Amino acid sequence: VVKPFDVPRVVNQLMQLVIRRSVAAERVLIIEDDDDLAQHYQLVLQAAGMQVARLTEAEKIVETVLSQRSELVLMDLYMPRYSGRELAGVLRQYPSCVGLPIVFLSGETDVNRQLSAMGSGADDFLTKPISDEHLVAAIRVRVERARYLNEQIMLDGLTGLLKHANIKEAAELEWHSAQQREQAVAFVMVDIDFFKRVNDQYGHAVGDMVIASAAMLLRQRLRRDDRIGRYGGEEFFAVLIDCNAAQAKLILDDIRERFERLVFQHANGHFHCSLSGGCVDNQSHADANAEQLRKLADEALYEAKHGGRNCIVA
Ligand code: GH3
Ligand code: MG
Ligand code: MG
Ligand code: MG
Ligand code: MG
Repeated sequence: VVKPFDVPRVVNQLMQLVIRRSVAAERVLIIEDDDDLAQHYQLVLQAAGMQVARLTEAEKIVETVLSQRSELVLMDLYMPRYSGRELAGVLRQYPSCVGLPIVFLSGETDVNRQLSAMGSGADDFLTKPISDEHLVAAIRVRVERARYLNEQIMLDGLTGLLKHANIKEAAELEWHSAQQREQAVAFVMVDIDFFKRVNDQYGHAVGDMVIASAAMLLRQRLRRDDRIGRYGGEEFFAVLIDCNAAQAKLILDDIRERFERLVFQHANGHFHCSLSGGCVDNQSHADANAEQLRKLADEALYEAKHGGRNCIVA
């Protein structure tokens, strides 16, 4: 016997996700041309429990921030090939990096030059030499605030998934990264079946609960590195890393079956819902770019709808 859908438990699970995320190690990206200094900062921050990466190729700054899921960039100002100002300017052009704290750490003590560097979009200017305690505290407080603000900016309030613009951008970047590594990436579109009826028969609030539960199943069943967004009202767009369309279909069929088994309560009883999905991958569509691949996934979704719904087409 399947128990009716339990809203307090769902809320509690979502809170647990939020709490777990807020105590996770801060992920810091160090950009510093002096190897000894970089290593010193790395050790100090690691000793404070942070997860530290170092940028090795300036040209790949955006990809590195994305793949490392950096939460703060600690950057030198004067470097031989690109200045810190230039790199900060590049990062600030990407919507998903708008809320990324950029902190300069430099020997520059001239206040006017410090302020001019801040004009490139940095959040703070620390000067070398700096005490370990000062460095750790400055980073920790900025990451904590950025986590909260980024959630408000990037995540949809009902589902906790990426908003439309953010999943599109994430898909674009993940697609580029997969192409470069010659790795498979699957694009998946999911839509709840006959959802208008749910709203019409049981009301908007119950409809919202159905959307939130589909989102939670996607979250629970997909992997941590996969990207999931609420593309539209009751429509989701997911990017499955290192996964082809056939593998994506297996996972989505499992999600589809779990969703079908959920029991939703309304004032006078209970009801069931179903969802449909379409999966494609970059390898069987070598000529398609990210947006074309998403459209192909949408076409597969419509095939699933016309094929009778409650199914996944790959
Ligand atoms: P199909 O199986 O073909 O997808 O049928 P459908 O009824 O699901 O069709 P459609 O996708 O056109 O309907 C989506 C409905 O979702 C229309 C809109 O009123 C409703 N909707 C959009 N956003 C929200 C929301 O945030 N909450 C609720 N409760 N309903 C929403
Ligand atoms: Mg330097
Ligand atoms: Mg529709
Ligand atoms: Mg629908
Ligand atoms: Mg729809």
